[in-house]
Amino acid sequence: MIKSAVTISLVPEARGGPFIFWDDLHEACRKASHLGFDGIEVFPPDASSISDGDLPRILEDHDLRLAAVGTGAGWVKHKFTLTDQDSAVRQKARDFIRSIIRAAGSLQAPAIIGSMQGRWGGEVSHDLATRFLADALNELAEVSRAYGVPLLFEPLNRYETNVVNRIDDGVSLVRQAASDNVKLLADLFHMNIEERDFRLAFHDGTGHIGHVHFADSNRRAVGWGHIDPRFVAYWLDEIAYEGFVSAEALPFPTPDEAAARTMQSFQSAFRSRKPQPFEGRRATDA
Ligand SMILES: [Mn+2]
Repeated sequence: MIKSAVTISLVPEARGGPFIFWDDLHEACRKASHLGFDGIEVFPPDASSISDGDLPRILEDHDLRLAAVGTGAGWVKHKFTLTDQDSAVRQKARDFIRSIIRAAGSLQAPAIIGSMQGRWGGEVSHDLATRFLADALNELAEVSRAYGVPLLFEPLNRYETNVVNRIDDGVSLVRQAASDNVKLLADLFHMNIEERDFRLAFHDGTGHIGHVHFADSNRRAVGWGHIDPRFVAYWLDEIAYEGFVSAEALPFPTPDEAAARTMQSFQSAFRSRKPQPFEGRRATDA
């Protein structure tokens, strides 16, 4: 069964970013649990804020799972990426991600590579950037495997990267990486910008999608843009997706209201009888 999660950022430099809860892990977990979320997704400044703190106890106290952990602080705080033209920077990016994989893996959660994919340009061609990425994914996915979790890779929209923008590009990258332990993260906000058709994109990702970012067309909580979550539930059901849908949305107008709206949308789409919006319509009709 598809599970719900909500994001918590612990990175002050990410202020203004699409995270529902901020700063206080304990208070965020209390609220997430109260609203009925199954898990949380954490955006930490470093691995030690996952591994050294009270997180395991807080999760247990509130009966929450750790859905995933972001690695984007490596970019936001240190400007590391896996496609930098400087091999020393690429190595630091791998080291940063590896440390998060280990901390998250100890709590049975996968790590996410999103903004750490960087951008190609200058001395680095698109092909070379893709090779850098595939090579890094291949190595890091094996670190993840030791914890029994996949490594999650997220296509981003064109304003955030020029390397992997769409689900089908992501599938190609996963194939190039040759590890069977890399899964894709399908983010509805990015997909709304880049994909020709949601349903076709999900079909392209069949068997490869390991996590979903649940946000509306304008990056607000689902229900406050023009994506209909009942369709999303239907499409994910079609490809037998069974992971988390995790609210990576702006804390607008307030974190509490964004969290509550997300849960209301999740319940109506994923916990009610499913509509049949495309009865008789084939994916190829789009
Ligand atoms: Mn995302």
